[in-house]
Amino acid sequence: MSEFYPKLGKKSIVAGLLASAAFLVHSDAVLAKIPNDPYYSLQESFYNQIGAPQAWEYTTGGSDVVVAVIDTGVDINHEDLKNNIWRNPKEIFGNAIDDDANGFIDDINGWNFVEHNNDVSISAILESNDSGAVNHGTILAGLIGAEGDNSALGTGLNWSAKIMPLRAIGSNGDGVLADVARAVNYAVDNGAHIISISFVGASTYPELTDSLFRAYKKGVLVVVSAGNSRNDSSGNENLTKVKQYPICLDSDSSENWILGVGSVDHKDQLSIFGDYGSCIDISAPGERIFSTQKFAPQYGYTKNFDGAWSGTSFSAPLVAGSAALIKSIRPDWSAKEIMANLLHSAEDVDGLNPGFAGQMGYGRLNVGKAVAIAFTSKNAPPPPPVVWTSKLISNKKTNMVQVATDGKVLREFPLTNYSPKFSRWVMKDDLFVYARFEKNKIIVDAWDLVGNKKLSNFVLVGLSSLSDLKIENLWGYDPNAVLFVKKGKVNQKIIIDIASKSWKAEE
Ligand SMILES: [Ca+2]
Ligand SMILES: [Ca+2]
Ligand SMILES: [Ca+2]
Ligand SMILES: [Ca+2]
Repeated sequence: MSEFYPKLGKKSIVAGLLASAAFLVHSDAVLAKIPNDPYYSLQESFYNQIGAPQAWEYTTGGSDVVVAVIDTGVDINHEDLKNNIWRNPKEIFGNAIDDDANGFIDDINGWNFVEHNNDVSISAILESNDSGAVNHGTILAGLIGAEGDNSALGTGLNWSAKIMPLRAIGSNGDGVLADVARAVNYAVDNGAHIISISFVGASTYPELTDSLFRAYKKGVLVVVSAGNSRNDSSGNENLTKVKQYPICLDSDSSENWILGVGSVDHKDQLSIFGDYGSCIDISAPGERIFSTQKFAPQYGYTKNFDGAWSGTSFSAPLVAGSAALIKSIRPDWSAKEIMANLLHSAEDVDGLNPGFAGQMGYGRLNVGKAVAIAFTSKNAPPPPPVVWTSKLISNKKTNMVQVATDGKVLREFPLTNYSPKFSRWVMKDDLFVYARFEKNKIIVDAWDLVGNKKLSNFVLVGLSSLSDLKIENLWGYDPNAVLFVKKGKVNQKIIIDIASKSWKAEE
């Protein structure tokens, strides 16, 4: 290793990463046949909850999809993982030469950024190590891509994915953000399609922000877990109020470029330990999780498959593994499309979570639906171009916009308190948005083109005039209304996220 790794100050230490390790509970095994892996029955409950068997009807994945697991390392010799570990095709093992000139010598399966070597498997286990941390990366890897239907142990979501283990967290559960940033860059530069990250910390680090945003820009989906602070005294559980990283790195961005994952129980209710708030994009099961574990009997690690594990740590790989199934159907989809697919197919669980409506992202992961949509979209002919026309219809009492296609009137949208000077409307894709300036406030209504009301008298207070209105895909992936308004003398761009009924100002 010729690269220099700076020692960073305490500020950049990711503290308390693996809170999940504290929740280990044991459960009795029950045998099952579908898929034929003997311990699938222990996983059936959470896989059923997210519709995995329905997804597997379409695809059980493929080895073209590479998922980087940035964590404590992965047991690459594990019975149920060894066939699904990424292999650097251009690197020759053991010749002490960096054959592919990627800056890493003999990196045949990934890299260990903690000890600066090519051992991604945690070969040296000390007595002082945290057993939860030692197991952690192997558990995550197993949920993403343990070999399925091989009559051994359990299965991952993508039965034949390629796992790229990158060790950036030490065996005590702490890591240095600079190492994480380097691991992200390694993943992107060496062909990963998806990156799974299951840790949080209070501080951020510019290098990490840059590396993660670069991943997204290159089409690599970054899946990140929320923390487990709801049942502790840290006060960190509401991510809208207390930002945690890296999950909240995109919270001030106009683009949603990190897929933030929270945890639900088997009833789709927010886990008692699960963080919530605006940084969560989607929720996935994070309780009673069974998966592959580090197998090293000489060090006392005698169970190569076990549980039940709980923690948001395990919700994120279920989303990353789902993304790996989607990617195998739609290799042409980049991070943005995969994310949109996962979010749009999520099950709304607001009704089951009084007090947390809108705080758990778009809802609970439904990979069955996501994969069905990805599959259908691939085989469907491109939709014919639709030309919409809109016309203002006014009489003394009412104003409305009539929407037509091919001369056929489809729908009429009422324009409450319309005034030519202070009202604007716009239509795009499947959305009609109407905004008006009235009594010192701007009021917005929105409908989909079927006529369902998406926003009703949504008020943007304190904005002095309305200058323009557009719909753009800017924030999140549902159509967003973009209003150009004046606050005092300053022009502002207001982005309304229709799905979450929230808004924010830009410039
Ligand atoms: Ca190399
Ligand atoms: Ca070599
Ligand atoms: Ca298996
Ligand atoms: Ca996000």
